[in-house]
Order: sequence, then C-alpha cells, then structure tokens
Amino acid sequence: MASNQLVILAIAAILLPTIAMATDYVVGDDSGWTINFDYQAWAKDKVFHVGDKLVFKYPVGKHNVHKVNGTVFKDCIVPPENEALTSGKDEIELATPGNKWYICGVANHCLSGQKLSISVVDGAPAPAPGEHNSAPSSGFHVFMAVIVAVVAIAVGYPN
Ligand SMILES: *[C@@H]1O[C@H](CO)[C@@H](O)[C@H](O)[C@H]1NC(C)=O
Ligand SMILES: [Cu+2]
Repeated sequence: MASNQLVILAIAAILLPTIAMATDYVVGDDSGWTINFDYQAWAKDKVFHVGDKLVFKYPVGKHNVHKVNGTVFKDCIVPPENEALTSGKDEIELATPGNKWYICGVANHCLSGQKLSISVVDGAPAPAPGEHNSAPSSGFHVFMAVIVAVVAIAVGYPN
C-alpha cells in the first residue's frame, strides 16, 4: 500500500469519529418543545458541541421557535412572528461556540418557561473528571489512528 494512502487512512481515522460524533438533540426528548417542561434541567447534564443539532419538535401552530439573545431570553420579549421557525420539526445546527438562547413566541409560553438556554463548546469533548461521556475522547482518535496505521502497514508491506 502506498504511503500516501496510509496517511489518508490515518487522517480519516482521526477525523471520522469527529464527524460521526455530531449529535442531534431532540429538545425535551419525548416531551418535545412544549410548556410545563424544565428545559434548563434537560440541558444541564449535556455538553453541546459545535456541529451538534437541536431539533425542536411540536405540533405545528401550537408553538414556535425564536433564536434570541440573552436579554430577550430573560425578559421574554417575543420577536415578530414572521421571524419564528414554525415547521414543527425545526432543526438548528450549532455552528459557533458560545451561549445560545431559544424561546417560544406563542402566547405567554416563554413566561411559562418554554425557553432554552445552552452553552456550546468548541473542539473535542473534554469529560469532567468522573463523568461519563459517550463521545470518543481525543485519546480514542489516536488509538484509532494507531490501529489503522498498524493494519495498513501489515497489509501494505508485501508490496
Ligand atoms: C437583543 O435583541 C433585541 C431584539 O432584537 C435588541 O433590541 C437588543 O439590542 C439585543 N440586545 C443585545 C445585548 O444584543
Ligand atoms: Cu409554545
């Protein structure tokens, strides 16, 4: 096997888990996007990474989704209705790190707690000590790269 193929394989081994790792989060899980749900509790034990997706699920017309800033979030200042996402299955990719805020603009749902605030982090997952994280660590990437390199060398050397 040519050495450039080996390099490509090794790079793929490092990058692939990163790509496959992107997580789709259905906001509220089975409850979906609704009133009478504690979205801060839902978000509390989750680590959102750039590339992950939020999926807001709700019956069309019953709720909507506005991405807002921290001030609007806190005071529930509902933006114009035509700025809302309304599909009933609104997918929002977390494209940048930082704090993100989402509210429902229907009636007084935001004031009733239909609001979600999350913090998005960049880069590889860094599990807190003692905490389980389902995403592979960067150590895992190195491990994968070594495995692939060893296999590639074993396969490639007869040439
Ligand atoms: C938040 O958004 C509102 C409405 O778009 C805007 O008036 C306000 O200036 C923004 N606040 C900050 C801190 O960006
Ligand atoms: Cu609502």
